[in-house]
Amino acid sequence: MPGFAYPVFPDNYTPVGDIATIAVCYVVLILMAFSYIRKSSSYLLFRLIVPTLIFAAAINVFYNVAIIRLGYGLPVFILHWLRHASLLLVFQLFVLYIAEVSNLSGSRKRILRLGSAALIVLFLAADAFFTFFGSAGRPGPEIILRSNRIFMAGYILYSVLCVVLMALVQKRLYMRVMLGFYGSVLLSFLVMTVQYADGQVSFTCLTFLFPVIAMFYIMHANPYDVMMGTIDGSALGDVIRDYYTRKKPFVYFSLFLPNYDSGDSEFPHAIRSLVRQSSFKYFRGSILFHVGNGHMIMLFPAQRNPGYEERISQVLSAFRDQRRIYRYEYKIVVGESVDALSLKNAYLPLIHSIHRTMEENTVHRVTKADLETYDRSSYILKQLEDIHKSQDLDDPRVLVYCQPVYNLQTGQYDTAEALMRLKLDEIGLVFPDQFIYLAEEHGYIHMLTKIILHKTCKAIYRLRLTGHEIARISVNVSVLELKDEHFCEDIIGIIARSGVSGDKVAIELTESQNESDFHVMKSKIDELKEKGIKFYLDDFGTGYSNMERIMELPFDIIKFDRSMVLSSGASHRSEKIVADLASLFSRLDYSVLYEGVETDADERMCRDMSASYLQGYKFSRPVPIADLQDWVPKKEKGAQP
Ligand code: G
Ligand code: G
Ligand code: MN
Repeated sequence: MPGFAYPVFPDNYTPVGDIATIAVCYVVLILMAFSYIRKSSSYLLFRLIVPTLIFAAAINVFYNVAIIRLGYGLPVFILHWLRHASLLLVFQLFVLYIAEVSNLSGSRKRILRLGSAALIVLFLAADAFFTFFGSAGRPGPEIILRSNRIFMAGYILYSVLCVVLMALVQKRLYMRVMLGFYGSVLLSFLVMTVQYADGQVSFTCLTFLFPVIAMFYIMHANPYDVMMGTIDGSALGDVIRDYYTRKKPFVYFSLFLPNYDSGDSEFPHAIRSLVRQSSFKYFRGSILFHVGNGHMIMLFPAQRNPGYEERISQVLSAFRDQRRIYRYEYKIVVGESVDALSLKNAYLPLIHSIHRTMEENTVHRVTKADLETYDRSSYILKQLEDIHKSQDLDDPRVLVYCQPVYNLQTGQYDTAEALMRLKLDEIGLVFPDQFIYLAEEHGYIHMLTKIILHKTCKAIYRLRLTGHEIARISVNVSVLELKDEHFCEDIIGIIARSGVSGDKVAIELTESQNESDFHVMKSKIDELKEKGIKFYLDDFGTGYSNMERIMELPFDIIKFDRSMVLSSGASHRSEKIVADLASLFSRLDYSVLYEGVETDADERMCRDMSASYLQGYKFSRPVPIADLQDWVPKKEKGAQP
């Protein structure tokens, strides 16, 4: 090289390896800074590894420059020692990292930490001893050679430690991830061997880079869950599209653990290892997706897995064995790909709709009927969306039915409950159990309530015009709606525009266990009560009733659910409980309404249990609201003002 009078580096060294190492580490640092990465404890370790490796590579460059410039003096030996120290530190971090990602127990982690730290101290002490003292103050190249041998021994020992450790924890991690790491380690050995065969010392730092890149990509840049081998649910659509365009039929296997559905609680350990092992072992080309809390889906190509039915049975029986020990609840859904679903990427919503109706701890194989049910509910959902968007309070698709309620005090049907039905072109009349949950899940429920309230108010207005004495009609409102900041405004507006007074309307609410719901509920009820609107507590006795909560909310009427009527008919003890509850409520100035009164016996019993109102098939089924006039008492002609 012209311009340099003497060689810059020793013969067996070129800075290319170290510079490349620093450059790549730098790129990794940039990627770390600019991508979203979950700050797991393993990631925090990884964040230490990269700068340490940069430091080691830089020291290595300085050291090699120093040999030529300064000769074998103290500064060179310090650099030489630092180089070994930083590389061994990287090794130490590797060991800690493996312990961390494989979730080793605390005590094992501690043993590893102490053991490997002792190893480092031992090697560095030996290194320092031989370099500084062993040379008797007159160091020379042979000392470097000796120190290098010590370092090589450390390198080999640590490599072996890492590989053994990986082999030990392999069963705890997803196999495909492990293969990635083994591959990167193999590369490192290869480079190290070639370098030594060539009498080179330039690429030692570079050999650390392969595992580092593998760690970054597999563990941190990729949404892999290494304990399960699942990848993020967002990739599911891509894979399905890929299968579909390549006309590859596939099988999907969905595992849902309802108890792990809330918060970010993770799958139990036993399930993780079972899923990880069985997917890799039993199904060729299988891919796992983590699609939600406590929910994973496995896909595998059908053609590459002839006889998969039998394997599925094996997996299921293994699963049942595990369950006997760990007792978690589950729902398993298995099905084969169908073009119509692949095209719409609708497997997840299909599975959700099946979950709704299937029992816990069962396995459900998807049938044609399921697909039809799903088609039906997606049609309903589309209609709901359209109703929501149209914002038409007179939307003809939303019908109001009414169930007359018998008032024991007046002996007349002067109140009623409004109940929603949908009338849709393709499928006719639809009942609430088929659409309320959809409307709630997708945020369309409030529009439906507004339509029902509007139509109910109009009917009340007409009834009064024709001289019918309707005391009030109650409308069901979903607790979710109360969170809408315009809720009260909407309700008050609709009532006011209809020309009926607020006390002709009541709102039925069910209990909620949610603390924040409670406070929202209370403030909204208070606001609407000022307008004269009455409040009913619906379905009392079906949830986990919290009496303290109920008493804090200013309800007017408590609706005892049909299940309470049934149970008081079934046992004397239950009857006493229900009767006492009802009497407690009525002494506290609530009115008690019994729902689901079907027989004379039901009626007699309810009358004896502090009833103010009775509702049920005994009196009338829900009827179209236009027919309510047949039930509601009419004023005497002469008495009219
Ligand atoms: O009669 P029926 O099958 O309609 O009622 C079934 C359930 O659907 C009842 O629990 C009732 O509370 C609910 N429901 C009926 N109509 C409405 C409505 O307009 N809004 C809401 N949120 N729920 C309703
Ligand atoms: O909103 P709520 O959960 O109260 O809705 C009342 C539900 O109970 C409606 O689905 C209505 O059709 C139903 N229902 C009304 N009367 C009876 C009855 O006497 N027996 C039974 N089993 N159900 C009834
Ligand atoms: Mn109701």
